[in-house]
Amino acid sequence: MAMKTGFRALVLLFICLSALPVFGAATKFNVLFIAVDDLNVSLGCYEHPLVKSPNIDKLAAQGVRFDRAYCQYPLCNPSRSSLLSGLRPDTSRIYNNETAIRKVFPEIVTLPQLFKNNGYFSARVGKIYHYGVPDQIGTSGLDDVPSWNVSINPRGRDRDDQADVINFTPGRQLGAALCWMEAKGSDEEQTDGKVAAEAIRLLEEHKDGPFFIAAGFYRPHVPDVATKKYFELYPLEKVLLPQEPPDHIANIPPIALTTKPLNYGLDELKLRTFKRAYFASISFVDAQIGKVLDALERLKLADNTIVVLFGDHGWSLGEHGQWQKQLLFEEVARVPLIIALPKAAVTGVSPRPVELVGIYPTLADYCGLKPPANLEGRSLRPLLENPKARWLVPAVTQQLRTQDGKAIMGYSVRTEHWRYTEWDGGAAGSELYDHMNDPHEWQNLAKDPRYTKTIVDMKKMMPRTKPDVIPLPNQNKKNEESKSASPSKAPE
Ligand SMILES: [Ca+2]
Repeated sequence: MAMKTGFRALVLLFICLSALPVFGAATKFNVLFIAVDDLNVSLGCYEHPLVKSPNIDKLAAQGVRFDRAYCQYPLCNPSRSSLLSGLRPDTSRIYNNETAIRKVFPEIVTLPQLFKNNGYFSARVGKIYHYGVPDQIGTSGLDDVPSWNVSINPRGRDRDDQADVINFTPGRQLGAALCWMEAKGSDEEQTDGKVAAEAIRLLEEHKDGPFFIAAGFYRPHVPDVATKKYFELYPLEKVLLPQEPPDHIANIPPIALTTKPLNYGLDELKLRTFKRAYFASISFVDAQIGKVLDALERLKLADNTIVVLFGDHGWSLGEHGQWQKQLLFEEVARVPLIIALPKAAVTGVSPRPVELVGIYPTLADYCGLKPPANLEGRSLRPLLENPKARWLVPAVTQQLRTQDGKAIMGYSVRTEHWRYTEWDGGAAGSELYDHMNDPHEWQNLAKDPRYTKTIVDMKKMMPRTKPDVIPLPNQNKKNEESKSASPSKAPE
């Protein structure tokens, strides 16, 4: 009898074991990973009063929208290298657009590679790792080959018609200029139209999964390009510049600012015309993203696919007279981040400060994959289950500057209430902003004795381990800068 029971148990065990991979495969979530280059929170779902982004808004309603999400470094390659490796910029020491993460860590297992190593079909369309935009559109850029089974580099008409781009800052190269173009041809002919089409084709081909399909959209990175109908959404008279107290800039440490002279010295009409193009470009990319999200539903994949959408860093549109990125103000450190779980039981808005470096552990967690032990971000799972769950960790963003030939790092710590920024440990300046009372960061309270205790508390949240030696920007960048006509040229 005992032997019979033992045999039955063995058979049962065998059945269970043989069923496991099938069961496992059937319940593996797919991932649709949507990166949008240089997208700040000028979106309907982030309560922007003007910008039309119905498709991203719809996704936000289906998942959790992180209202206080921050990049780790407000520049393409450092930000993307961080979130795709799960490591902070100070660990990889990637602070520029020239160094590939695998050059620093040859044995690294990146986020898409983890999926690939676990039997997923892993594919990239467009800009996921760094690409120089617009010149490297259509190339592999700074891609990481081991991350993917398939990589696709669309090139659209916007790239071919580049000579028609209007540059309001002619001393600056197109990737770092206030420049724009009303595109000729259809949406489908533009690079992002092709990104959408290729992503949809991959979804159709691999709908049986499991897949990790990454769609990297190029807009609203400059040049801001969109077809006519998206410009028509924004009558110029409605696109205004920030109305700020005139003297507030005097209280900002000069090292915090990069746009010099303020607003590049451009007249208001040009600035508003450019800003309109940035908005048009957002609505254009939103429409392309919508096609991919519609395909996900049409192919009945929405019920077993996690959708992540993020901007790699924010973008300043005239706040403090500043434009572009590489700044530690709220508009640039803050990014849109939406995660929609399949059949999400919980939807809503999370007010907690979170970091893009948390995407890697979150996706590994939900897909049951064991990530490398050294990931530095925190899984967002508690907030996807309860967007208002207790969450005491702040978000940290950093930015390297050079001043008088010396490398200076700025670190900015964001809690729900405060932003505290130190340049060179405070020696080159510090900033404290009270976001409950000053959401535009107009009053730097760092020197106000009433906030001494707040600063002591914020200092405790600064990164504990920092590199002993911070490298100066590398030789490549120096060479590029020496070619530039503008002393204030920033890398794209
Ligand atoms: Ca970017």
